[in-house]
Amino acid sequence: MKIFIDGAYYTKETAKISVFDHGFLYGDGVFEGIRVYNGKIFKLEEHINRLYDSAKAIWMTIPATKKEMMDYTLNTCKENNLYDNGYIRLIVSRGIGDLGLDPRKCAKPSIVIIAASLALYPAEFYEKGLEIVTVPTRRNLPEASNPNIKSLNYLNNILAKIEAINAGVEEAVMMNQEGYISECTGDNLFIVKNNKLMTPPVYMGILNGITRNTILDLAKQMQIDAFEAVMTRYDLYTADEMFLTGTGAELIPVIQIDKRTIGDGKVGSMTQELIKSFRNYVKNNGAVIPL
Ligand code: PXG
Repeated sequence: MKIFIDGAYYTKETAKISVFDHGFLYGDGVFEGIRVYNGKIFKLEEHINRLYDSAKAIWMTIPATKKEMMDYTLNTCKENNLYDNGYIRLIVSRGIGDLGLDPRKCAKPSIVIIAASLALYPAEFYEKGLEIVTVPTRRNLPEASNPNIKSLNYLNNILAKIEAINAGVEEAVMMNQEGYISECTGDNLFIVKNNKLMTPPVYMGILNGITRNTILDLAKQMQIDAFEAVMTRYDLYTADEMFLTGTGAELIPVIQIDKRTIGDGKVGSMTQELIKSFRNYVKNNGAVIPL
């Protein structure tokens, strides 16, 4: 495995970051998770744009142009001979500073790119669907560390994930401060009710998910009535279908939430159709990795 750090490649054993890096000391930095399918990087430009927006929001200048960052990412795949079923982790940390918070003391942000073959979620998740729960931990306040910033500080989401694990399930739905549905710890959420496809609006305090937006686009092409909607737990409990979207998860059906069975407890028909068209779409779209 060849890991890119600031312009050079290292092995898994030698790829190291300083203990004085503020990414380590404070979670001060940003990241992206990106997929590789069929010789292409999926939605590379969208991920790079979101990375630069995250960096801008935390007052950090990435020491590379977007074009350079895309080339680094494509070349890291090439160096690793990664052309299918890949997962890329792109990280930009604040860099090496002193023990105080002041980001001005950090010399220069570090760019790390890890390109690995993916350990997919078990196939049964997709066939049978997940059981999930809602949890007490609220999604980050948009007025504090805004959920649109894909920052290295995921502790709030990890607290929610721990609540899910302790409830015996794999994923948690978080509410925002007002009690409206936001999203899961690493995935966005969709429901189907009366043949309408709905997902919470970005202003409910969620990450503007790239998989989420792909599904909204595909739904339009498939002439599905799809829109953003403010939801409460009632809407989840009474949904006909439910699924989660994310770079790692792709589309995962949900068949039970807080012990309420969704629909008839089987993966719904609209969910199945969307999974099919998503899998077809990812094979045929993306930035081509050089041979
Ligand atoms: N919400 C949150 C909070 C996320 O972290 C998504 C939604 C989905 O967004 P995209 O753009 O990927 O469709 C994410 C991103 C993991 C893992 O290991 C998942 C994410 C990030 C880091 C790790 O499952 N998901």
